Amino acid sequence: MTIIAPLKTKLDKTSDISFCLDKSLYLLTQSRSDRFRNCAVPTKLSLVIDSMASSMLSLGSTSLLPREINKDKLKLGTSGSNPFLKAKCFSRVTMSVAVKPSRFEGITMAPPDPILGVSEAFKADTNELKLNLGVGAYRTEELQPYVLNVVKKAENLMLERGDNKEYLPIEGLAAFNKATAELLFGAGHPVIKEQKVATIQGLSGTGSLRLAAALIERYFPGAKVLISAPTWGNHKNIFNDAKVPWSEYRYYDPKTIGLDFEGMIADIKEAPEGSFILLHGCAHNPTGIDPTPEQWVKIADVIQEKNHIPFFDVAYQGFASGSLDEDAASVRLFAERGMEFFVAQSYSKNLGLYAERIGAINVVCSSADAATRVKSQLKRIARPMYSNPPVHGARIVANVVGDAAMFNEWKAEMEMMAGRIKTVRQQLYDSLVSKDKSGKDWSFILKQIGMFSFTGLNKAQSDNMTDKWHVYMTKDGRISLAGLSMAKCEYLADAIIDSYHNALLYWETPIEL
Ligand code: PLA
Repeated sequence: MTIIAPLKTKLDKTSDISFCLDKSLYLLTQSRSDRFRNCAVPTKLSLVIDSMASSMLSLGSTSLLPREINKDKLKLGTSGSNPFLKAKCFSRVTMSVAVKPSRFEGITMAPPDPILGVSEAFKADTNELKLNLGVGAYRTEELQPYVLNVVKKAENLMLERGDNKEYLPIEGLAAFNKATAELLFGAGHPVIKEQKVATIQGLSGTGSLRLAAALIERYFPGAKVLISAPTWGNHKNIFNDAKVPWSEYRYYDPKTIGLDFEGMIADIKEAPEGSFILLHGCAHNPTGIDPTPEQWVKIADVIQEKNHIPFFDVAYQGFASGSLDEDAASVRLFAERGMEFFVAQSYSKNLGLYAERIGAINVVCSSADAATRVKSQLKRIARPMYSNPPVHGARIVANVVGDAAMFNEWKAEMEMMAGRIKTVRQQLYDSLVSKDKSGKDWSFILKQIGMFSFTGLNKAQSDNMTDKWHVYMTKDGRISLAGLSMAKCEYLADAIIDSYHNALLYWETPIEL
């Protein structure tokens, strides 16, 4: 008789069987926990026993005794012929359990994400001193997530209006696309008036970058993207997945904990003509080091000279300086020069819409006609990927930006958030200076801007921060100051000083994610 049944059913049946065949088959009831630990996921159990056993089974759980079983008659296959067949002999009964191999056998375990995985590890830590400085997400002084008041207002308005849930067009909400381009270039900017910008709503910054990467792969075959060393770790994943080749330009100088401007310029100059140059519009992640306005001019010069195509990632507009306009200065400089370029935008941080996945990709073209064609192709890429974007976050942004009172309220809240980060930055610096008697210069912390501080701690030191002090951070030495409170600055300073001076130094430069 052959019994092939889903695991659960089988186990129910075998409970009876095991009773009547004594301990020998009882094993089956334990199979899930003990005996299949190293097997593929056991979706099915196959128990093969001969006709005699079959008749025994039919007797139910009443009369069968172990001694009545002829073990030679229970032929259950050989483990040699089937790698998934487990055979075991228990005094009187030979039994086998065949586990169907999984089709996913070749799929190995992926490593945790170097940034989002930190939050998972943080959650699992039960120590009450723990501090999550991994992901760049704004927290209040009480270290709680923050929903902006202006967002709540816009949402109430949307509810009152009874906005529907119809599909958006592929390119997203028209009012959002208008608002987002205006926020970036400034309302009334010639590139907008002359309809030279192809804007489509994306799945926040990441999704928008991914759309642009797909466009590059399709229409600029073989073109290389140059990314800063280091950069936000996901940039590499995005271009890898889109099959766009990339290489790095020098950016961070570990000796000065500042910008390697000469190296950056030299590497951009050296790149093959027509390369894409990925630039962080403001608040460079992870270093928190931005070029000065004068340096931006030089960067634009060399990009123009080499006929490269700039590609801005603007994930922190308003979060670096507290001013939306100031943080868009780099992008506007390139627009004023009449260059063609990409800009990916995100509202995760500046409007706190992390989970709404709202952002946009803008392609500035030299003519309205080119912009129309580019937009049509971006839509063509988006349609089979996700069809059309979500509406909720787009409506929030459109409502906030489109209403003067709410817009001002947003700016005030953004200043408050950026201000709080600046205050803890200063407090952390003060605590480090007062506690560390080694004479180390911690002033780089004050020179960095935005949500993050790139501490210069290497992997061993970062591990010490987490293992000993329960401070969760990325292994490249980045800490998110947006997740720090004034009350925790002293504790963090103790952790940094201990890790800096006492953790094993491997003489390694900070690792990249
Ligand atoms: N670009 C940069 C430079 C970023 O730092 C981030 C987010 C994004 C784009 C994308 O964000 P979005 O898709 O939510 O719009 N970086 C975070 C989160 C804040 C993350 O890794 O996803 C970070 O901790 O680095």
